[in-house]
Order: sequence, then structure tokens, then C-alpha cells
Amino acid sequence: MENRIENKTEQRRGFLKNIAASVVAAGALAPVSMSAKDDPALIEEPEWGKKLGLPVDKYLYGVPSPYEHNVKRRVHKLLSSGDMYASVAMCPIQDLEGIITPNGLFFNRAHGGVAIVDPNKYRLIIHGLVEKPLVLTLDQLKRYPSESRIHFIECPANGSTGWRAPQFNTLQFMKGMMSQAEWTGVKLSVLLKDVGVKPTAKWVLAEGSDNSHMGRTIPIEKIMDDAMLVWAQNGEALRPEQGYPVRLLVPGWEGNLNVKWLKRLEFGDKPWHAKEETSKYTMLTPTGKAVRYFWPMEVNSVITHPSPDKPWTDLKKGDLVEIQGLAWSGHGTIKGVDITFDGGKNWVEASLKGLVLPKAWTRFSYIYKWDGKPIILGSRAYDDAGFVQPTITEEVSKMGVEGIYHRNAIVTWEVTAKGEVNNVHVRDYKKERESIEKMQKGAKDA
Ligand SMILES: Nc1nc2c(c(=O)[nH]1)N[C@H]1C(S)=C(S)[C@@H](COP(=O)(O)O)O[C@H]1N2
Ligand SMILES: [Mo]
Repeated sequence: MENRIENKTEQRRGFLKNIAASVVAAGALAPVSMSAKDDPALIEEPEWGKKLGLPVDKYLYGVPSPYEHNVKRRVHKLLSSGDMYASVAMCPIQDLEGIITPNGLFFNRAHGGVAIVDPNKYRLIIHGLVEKPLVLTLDQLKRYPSESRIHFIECPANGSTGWRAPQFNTLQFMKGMMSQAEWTGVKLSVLLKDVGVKPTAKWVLAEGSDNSHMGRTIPIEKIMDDAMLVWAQNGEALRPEQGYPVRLLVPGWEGNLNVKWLKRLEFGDKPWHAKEETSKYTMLTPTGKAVRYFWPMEVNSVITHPSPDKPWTDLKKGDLVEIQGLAWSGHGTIKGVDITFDGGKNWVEASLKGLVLPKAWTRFSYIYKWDGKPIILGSRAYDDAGFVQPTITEEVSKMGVEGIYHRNAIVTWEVTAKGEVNNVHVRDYKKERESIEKMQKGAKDA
């Protein structure tokens, strides 16, 4: 960590010398000027002003402008079971503004389809190693004092489509297995006062009422720390896709632990998942050892503007442009984000925009004057728990190449002279080869 900061200062000095002249403060960012006399959009009265608009009762639940029809979740056949019941609809993170995902665009991962639960028949069972088992209706649950918190949910397989080699040239399919909402519900530490958890309880099994059940076990420390039962998402009831009427929220931890359509919580003294093959993910590391418990999502970031989906093809040499992206960490709060224009040799510091919250997406920004020369653009986030995003080579030496989960290496974009943006990997193959060989040897020795 210390090294990193020293290096950063050194590198930043070198970098600033080179491009300081081309960087201008945000205040100077001006819109492209246009002459009124050749702009038909200014001279002619628009269609929509010549007639009445839609009656206000046309949509009593609003829908986006028809011109925004391209902003939608997308499903790739490589990532689904084919019939779309066990599948994932990816969030268009390249189209989002700020840090909140509109409910209709929240990514949706389901293993047995999206359950449509009747709230009147909904029951939540809390049992096992507790003094007083509870069965709650939805109304009873909502009587507990509520809290609203902003957190991302990220599937640990997010980014797995591109760690071995670039596979997709779209940000949506690369990193769209995550979204962020303001969640409202009750903290489990508050609700559990009513059940009296026994001191012998060490693990909690959470189970959904959908076809897949999605049984997951979670250590009691996390349950008592900041886990919640949530029933609302961005100011309205959870969407069916997010687990209506109630889901478990495990802030910052693997997406799969956030059990939707929650049916029961059972307190026990051992991790059920040790017996259940399918109920947790493990990861093989270069030493040949598998990591069994791997819950928090690592510090991570990606540049959304530009990206393959949001290229700079309409920019002219010398234009000022805002580079933007998202940074997040399941370990804590984002402290900063660095940006490279040369594939990781030099770094400058971006600024964090708006709310900077723990275990939450944080938007970052950097005003840049594009001179039309090709660049290799990337972002590197660091958090208040001391974690720094690794390069692909660092990630491969630590984690090997077998696991598809928890990939958080720096993402790099090649921006061509035409402003096209491509997903590229900046790698040190020699080091990676060595680490793979070490891993294979370790596995043999074990
Ligand atoms: N009951 C249930 N809960 C579930 C799942 C499921 O299939 N069934 N999928 C899990 C997985 S793998 C992820 S990544 C998150 C995705 O949450 P989302 O669909 O709200 O984005 O939900 C988790 N909770
Ligand atoms: Mo997931």
C-alpha cells in the first residue's frame, strides 16, 4: 500500500509534466457552438408543439420516452440455459447516470425463473437455534422500524466473460452483472431481538420460495453486522425480478447470498454448504489450494465513458470530454480512483462525484482534452480497507486462471485515432506463465 502511494506520486509527477497543458478545469467545458441559421431544429416549430400531448392519465405507471428504447437489459445466449429460466439479464451500466439503477434496468439473475409471489400468502419463517421461532406475514414484517441504504449487488461471476482474454466488445456483457439501488427494510440485528438467537448459533441458512430455493449459508457475524430484510427498492416495492416481496440483503458480499423471494432463515451451528455441492463457490489459487470462503466483492472499477458502447467517434481533436466510470468495493468505501492513458505506466487521480458511500457504487470523473492520438485507458480503484485493484497479471499470479469468480483486475480500453473503443488486455505473459506453472506444480505436490 505504502509503495503504491509512493509510486503513484512519482508517476503522477512525470505524467503531469507531459499533459498538464492539455487538461482544463471542468468550468471551461463548453458545449459545441452551433449557428442558429443552419439549424432546422431551431428554425422550425417542433411537431410536439403543434398539437396536444398525451393525456396525463395515459400512463398511470410511467414508462421511459420511446426514444430511449435502446436502453434495456440484455441477455446473451452464452450466459443462459437457453430457455431463459436459469439466466442473467445484464444491466446497461453504460447508459446509467449517477449511482442508482432504475428498477426496470436492475440486472436479473435467476436459477428457476422469476417467481410471482402473492403477498397475502407470503410468510417468513425464522427458526433453528433461537429462543422463540417466528412466522411473519408481510404486514408484520413491515411494522419493524425501517432503514434505507444504498448498496450495489454484484454477481461474483461479473467480469468472468473476459479475464482469460477479451471476449465481448461491450461493457454491458463485460460488467453488467451488477446494479445498485436504495433498499428499504429492517436490519436483522433489530428484528432478531424478538427471536433471541442462541449463543451456539454460528450460521444462518437463507432459503428462497422460488423453484431454485437458492439455499445459502451466511456466518452469524455478517447477519448481525449489516444484513437486512428488504421489501423496497428505489422507493417502491421490490420488483418481482429482485425478489418481491422480501429479499435478504448482504451488503458488499457475493450477489448469490442476497436470497430473493425469501422463505426462511434457519439458525444453526455449522455451515450447511459444506455438504451442499451447489451452494457455494470455491476457487483454485496458484498454490493449488482452493479458497472456500470468499464472500466480499473486491475493490473494482470500470470506465463507462468512453467504453465500446460509448465511443468517442463524434469527438474532434482538441475537444474536452468527461471521462466517467463506476468504482465499488464490498470491503468498504472507495477512497480514490486513478486513471491511466498509457496502459498502466503512468497514473493520474480522478475525482469522486456525488455520494461516496460504503459498499456502494461511486462515480468518478476526469476532464480530458483528447488530441486524437490512440490511448490505452484504464482505471484503478482503492478502498478504505487498504485494497487496491490489481492488474490482470497480478490477479493471475494470485488467483491463477481456473476460477471464474471474483475477477477484479483493471479493465483497459484501447481508444483508436478514430475514437473507437475496444476491450483489450494489457498483460505480462512471462509472469503469468510462471505463476501458472507454479500453480500446476503446487497442485501436483498437494
Ligand atoms: N431465491 C433466489 N435468490 C437468488 C437467486 C435465485 O435464483 N433465486 N439468484 C442469486 C444470484 S446468483 C444473484 S447474482 C442475485 C442477483 O440479484 P438480482 O436478480 O436482483 O440482480 O440474486 C441471488 N438470489
Ligand atoms: Mo450470481
